[in-house]
Amino acid sequence: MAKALSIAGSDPSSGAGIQADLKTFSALGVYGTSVITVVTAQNTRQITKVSEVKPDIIKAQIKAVLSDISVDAIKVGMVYSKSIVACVSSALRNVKVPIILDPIFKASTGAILLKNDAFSSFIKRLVPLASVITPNVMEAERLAGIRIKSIGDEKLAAKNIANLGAKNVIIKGGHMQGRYSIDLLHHDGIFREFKSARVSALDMHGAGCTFSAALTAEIAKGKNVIDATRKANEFVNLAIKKVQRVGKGLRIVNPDYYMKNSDMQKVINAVAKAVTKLEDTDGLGILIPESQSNLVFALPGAESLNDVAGVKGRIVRIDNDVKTASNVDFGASKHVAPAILAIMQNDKSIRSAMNIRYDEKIVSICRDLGLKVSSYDRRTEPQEIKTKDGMSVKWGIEQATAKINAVPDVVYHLGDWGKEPMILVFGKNPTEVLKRVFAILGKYSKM
Ligand code: PXL
Repeated sequence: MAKALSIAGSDPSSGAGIQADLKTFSALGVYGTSVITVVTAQNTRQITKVSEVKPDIIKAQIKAVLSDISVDAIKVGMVYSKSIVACVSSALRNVKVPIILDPIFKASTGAILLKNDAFSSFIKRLVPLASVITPNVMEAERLAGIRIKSIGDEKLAAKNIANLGAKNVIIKGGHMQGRYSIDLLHHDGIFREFKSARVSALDMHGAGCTFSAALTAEIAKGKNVIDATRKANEFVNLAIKKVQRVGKGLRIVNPDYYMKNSDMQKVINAVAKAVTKLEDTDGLGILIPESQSNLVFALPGAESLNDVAGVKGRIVRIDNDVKTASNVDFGASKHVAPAILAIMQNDKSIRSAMNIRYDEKIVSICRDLGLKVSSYDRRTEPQEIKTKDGMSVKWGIEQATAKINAVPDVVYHLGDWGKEPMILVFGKNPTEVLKRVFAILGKYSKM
């Protein structure tokens, strides 16, 4: 699991700050750690007090996390004072992990969140450490020292901010006018715009923190800054649309909504449900090969093994039944996942697969059931493919598809030295794959 650290202030109403960051990390499937820099007393109406955590305690918190947990990305939020800026900067100076810096100067309610006398050290000591800095328009104006009225001004401001030493700059468009909200990314001297229909977020709290936390989560997972920005933009839009009223003041953006409704969660749930059904099926053990089974389901448009969910530790035969050794996760299958990715190159709607034991009787059952069956011969596999990890299955599926000039429902191979023969059953989703597997089991168990 990817891991991230947020170094930020506490908001007891959980709209912004550390609390928003942790909710967002969690909604995106990233393990979140947190270091508190300031404790604010606030609710959805106002901030009443701010108390700084002592620098040596901030330093000790950062050390405690980083000396034990290898985080994949770090977000820095509210830093408030000169001494906190200095302490966070010196703690992160030699850390080789992408740092996402969210400049936080003023609350929507007007309260000061970075003291005026801390501004120049913020620029000198924190901005140069940033892989990405994520100002809104007002923050960008202050950092760049210019007024922003147009996208042209934004581009100039982004360049100015890049000149302060931040590698990538994202100016968030939420506070501009117009039908679309445009997040502007300045990356390697090139601009990219991420457009979304404008939704008024004026009476909301937490959108900024949620955006930079989502960006941090996606970078922690290994996405590049362009893909991570796209995802963070999409994530915060949904969190804004699902805004909730929890108090009497500003409404709170809702990152929790995302996980329940995201494609990722739907895919995980579908595999988990199917696996429970497999475990509940008496006699399924006779379909499980020596090297065990897996059931996978790919995200729409999946491109890599990390976009395919499967069972960690596989589906294991125990006597005549099956058990799963561990839970469902993305990237958990190394053998069945490449097969579904290969099938998806020809038909994006076929996203699920399960491998079962080879028996020529099972192949005839598949044909009797009216399934499109094809095969490939591992013994004819070119040497350069054999030696490349994960390429064999892809090659095999391509062979099997070409052989019948159609996308197959079932593909088998007879094995090779040290390779067990195998049957793969495909379908649009785990429900369809299970329907096929159960139909096979029904006939095979009577033989
Ligand atoms: O939304 C900016 C922000 C960040 N962090 C903390 C905050 C606020 C705004 O109120 O209180 C702790």
